[in-house]
Amino acid sequence: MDSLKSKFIGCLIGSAIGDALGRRFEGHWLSDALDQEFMGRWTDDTHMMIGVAESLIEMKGFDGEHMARVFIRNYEMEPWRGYASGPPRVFRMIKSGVRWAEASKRLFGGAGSYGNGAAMRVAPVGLLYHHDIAKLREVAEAQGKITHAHELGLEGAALQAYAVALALQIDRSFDFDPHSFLANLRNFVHHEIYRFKLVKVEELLSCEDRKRVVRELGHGIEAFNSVPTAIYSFLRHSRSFQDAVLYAVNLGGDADTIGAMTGAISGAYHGIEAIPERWRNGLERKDDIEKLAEKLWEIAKGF
Ligand code: R7I
Ligand code: MG
Ligand code: MG
Repeated sequence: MDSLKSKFIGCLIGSAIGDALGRRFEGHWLSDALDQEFMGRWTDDTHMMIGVAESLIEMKGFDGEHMARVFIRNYEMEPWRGYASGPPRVFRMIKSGVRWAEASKRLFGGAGSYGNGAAMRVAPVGLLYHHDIAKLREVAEAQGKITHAHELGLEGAALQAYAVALALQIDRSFDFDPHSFLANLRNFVHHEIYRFKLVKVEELLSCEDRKRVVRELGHGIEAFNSVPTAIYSFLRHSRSFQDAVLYAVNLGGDADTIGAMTGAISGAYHGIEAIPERWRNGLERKDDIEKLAEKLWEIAKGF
């Protein structure tokens, strides 16, 4: 298979697998569970990632009104996927007539959400705009604004999208350099908290103490306490998709989401062939997710 196509598919399938694996560890502290009982059911993270991909494909790019409608349609079909409180509130506001870019500004006392919901679903943006950083940031933040108005929620989404794009573009036949990967990310971010966390990521690269990793990077539902942790999990185990994703979900906390984001980056780096078959075969709606990745690849080729 074409290597870029394999990486597109690896990214979206990898994200869904990370979500499905992490679902069972959500809210745990550190664990050591293995993957024997892989049950391929995923949560809101993948459900919304599918929505992002569906809308980008149908509109051949970003359309906020359309994407908001796709999110609402998907949510109403399967509201039991484990959505947090913010997105459903936004969906109700939009349905009652509030404009798609306005509703999210009303959450959390008018500050908007800094939850990781805008970042957990952003992988398709990283794929589609991997060749154009300015456009990648613009669309990563624009899709985030549907539900997340807080600038830290939006920067988390942009950072995750850029990590996917970088991983996608690395040629695996050369030695991988985590330091230059991190230097790119540090130059990309605007907010001090992300810059600080990315410095920590580098310091912790050879750290064996998972408690310290959780203490310093976080494993929470806030974007700044989970996106850097996912980047770290990928870098810590950059040679193996399986090791990276298992490491991520075993950190506990917001494990489905950190698993999903790690899986997206690692899958974009390694490609679909590197993802264990027993995980791929057990994944809910695997064929649909693969088709979305293929369509994104077709569109990206034409840009
Ligand atoms: O960000 P969001 O979609 O949640 C994603 C998470 C992932 O773990 C999924 O797997 C799923 O379980 O949910 O949803 P939001 O409701 O926007 O944000 C999530 C949570 O972050 C909120 O419920 C708050 O606890 C917290 N949060 C805030 N708390 C205080 N002040 C987000 N923004 C704020 C804030 O401004
Ligand atoms: Mg979830
Ligand atoms: Mg989660």
